[in-house]
Order: sequence, then C-alpha cells, then structure tokens
Amino acid sequence: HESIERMRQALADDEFVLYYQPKVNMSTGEVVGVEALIRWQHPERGLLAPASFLPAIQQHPLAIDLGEWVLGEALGQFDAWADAGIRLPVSVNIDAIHLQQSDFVERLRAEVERHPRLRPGDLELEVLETNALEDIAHVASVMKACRTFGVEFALDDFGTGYSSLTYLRHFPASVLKIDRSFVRDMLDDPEDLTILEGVLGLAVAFRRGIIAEGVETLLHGRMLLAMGYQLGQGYAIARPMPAKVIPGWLESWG
Ligand code: G
Ligand code: G
Ligand code: MN
Ligand code: NA
Repeated sequence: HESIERMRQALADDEFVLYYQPKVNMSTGEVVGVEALIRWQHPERGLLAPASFLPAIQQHPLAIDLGEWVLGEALGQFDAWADAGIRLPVSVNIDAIHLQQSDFVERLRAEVERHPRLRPGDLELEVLETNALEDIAHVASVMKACRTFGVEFALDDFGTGYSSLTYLRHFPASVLKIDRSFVRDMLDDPEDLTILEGVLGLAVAFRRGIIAEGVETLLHGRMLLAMGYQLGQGYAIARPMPAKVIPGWLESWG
C-alpha cells in the first residue's frame, strides 16, 4: 500500500505511464481510437494496475494533478502519432466529480488549445461514476461547454453505477460504454444478454453511440455483432499496450 506522499513523489519522478488499448469497429475492422489507461512503473514493485493505487487518492486533490498529467500525456502522444501520420482519437478516463471543479472547462480548453492538431472528436473523456454527484445540472452544463470546443464524452462502466439512467437522461454524452461485467458473462447468462440488448435499445432510442468493452474471445465479438453492436474493445482484439507498440500493432491488424 502506497502513501499519498509517495504517489506525489512518483508523479514528480515521472513513474506513471499510459498504456493504450485499441477500440475497433468489429464489423469493418476499422480502428476508431484508443483508450489511455494509467499504470505505475514502480521501481521496487514493478508495473502496478490502477486498482492498486487510484482508490487511495480518489478523494484527494492529488487525483486532480494526476488527471491533468494523464490528459497532457495522452494529448502529447496523440500529437506524436499524428506527426508519424497516424491519426488516432484518444479516450481518457475521468472521475465524474472532477467535472465539478470550478475551472474545469477553462483548464480543459487551455489544454486542447495547446494541441492544435486536435479536431472535434479526437478527444473523448470516459466519465466514471465513483461518487454521487452533487449537481447533475451543473455537470451537464460543463459537458455541453466542453463539446463546443470539440471534446466528446462517453459514460463508462454503463449499467453498474448508482445513476446510469440519470446520467443518460441528463448528460450530453455521445457514447455509452457498457460495463464489461455484462459482456463477460453473456455466453452463459441469458439475463446479461437481455441487459446488453436493453442497453443497445436505449442507445438507439437516445441517439447515442455504444461500445462493448471486455470483448475477451472471438465468440463474444461474434455474438455482439449478431446483436447489433459494432464497436468493441477487449483482449480478443488487443490488450492495453505501451504507446511505442501501437504503430506495429496497427500494421499487423491491417
Ligand atoms: O487498466 P485497468 O483495467 O486495470 O483499469 C482499471 C480501472 O482503472 C478502469 O476502470 C479504468 O477506468 C481506471 N483507470 C485507468 N486509467 C485511469 C486514469 O487515467 N484515470 C482514472 N480516473 N481512472 C483510470
Ligand atoms: O472501466 P474501464 O473501461 O476504464 O476499464 C478498462 C480496463 O479494462 C482496462 O484496465 C483494461 O485492462 C481492462 N480490460 C480491457 N479489455 C479487457 C478484457 O477483455 N477483459 C478484461 N477482464 N478486462 C479488460
Ligand atoms: Mn474506461
Ligand atoms: Na469501463
């Protein structure tokens, strides 16, 4: 277990890294983007997954600093790929409560302006629900403001939070990202299949895009396609990988 002080030091010492996991159109094979996923390259403990260190800072201001690092790093990587002729929209995870910061819109706008290659839709924020929001209407207005300068939103882990349907109803998110727990068990559990169908129906009715995460096997992918899902992300397609491996993966993907 790591202290907040140790994590602050890790940020200063550049010990965090981003891995990237492709999102593809399973019907056409088109790569539609990558999700940035944080890891801690710990000098003694090795590569640590976010579940082993993010919860410790969730309620702490350091989470804001780390979130800003993630955004800057992901956009720097977007630029580097663009320089190499690879246009790859990036998605960054963000805790919904961070959208409540008073200066969120202006800080995000400033960061976007530092990356003039970004076009509308090239940056997506995957909103995670870890705590209840105090003011849904305010957060909705924050998202709306961010969309005016081209930043899009996805509702992450859709279906598992306390307020998925409230979020769908009020937030101008262009994509629902159905939680991987429903996908994982879809082959054995008809009720999870029913949820996948229902959420797809919601996405259509509310004119939102939808992506399935946790596509672990070819069979999961085939079944999702048969149901009408097109976009997918998961181990059957690609594992999260370091940025430098992405160009080679794109080559081999075809
Ligand atoms: O990469 P992995 O599957 O271990 O990620 C586990 C969880 O950590 C996921 O739910 C993911 O959304 C979250 N996560 C990964 N990277 C980030 C990040 O940069 N910021 C936040 N807030 N959550 C992240
Ligand atoms: O909640 P979020 O969408 O941010 O979670 C992304 C996390 O899911 C990443 O940490 C990634 O490692 C993990 N992940 C991605 N694909 C798969 C998969 O096919 N199976 C499982 N179990 N986890 C996956
Ligand atoms: Mn995510
Ligand atoms: Na998710």
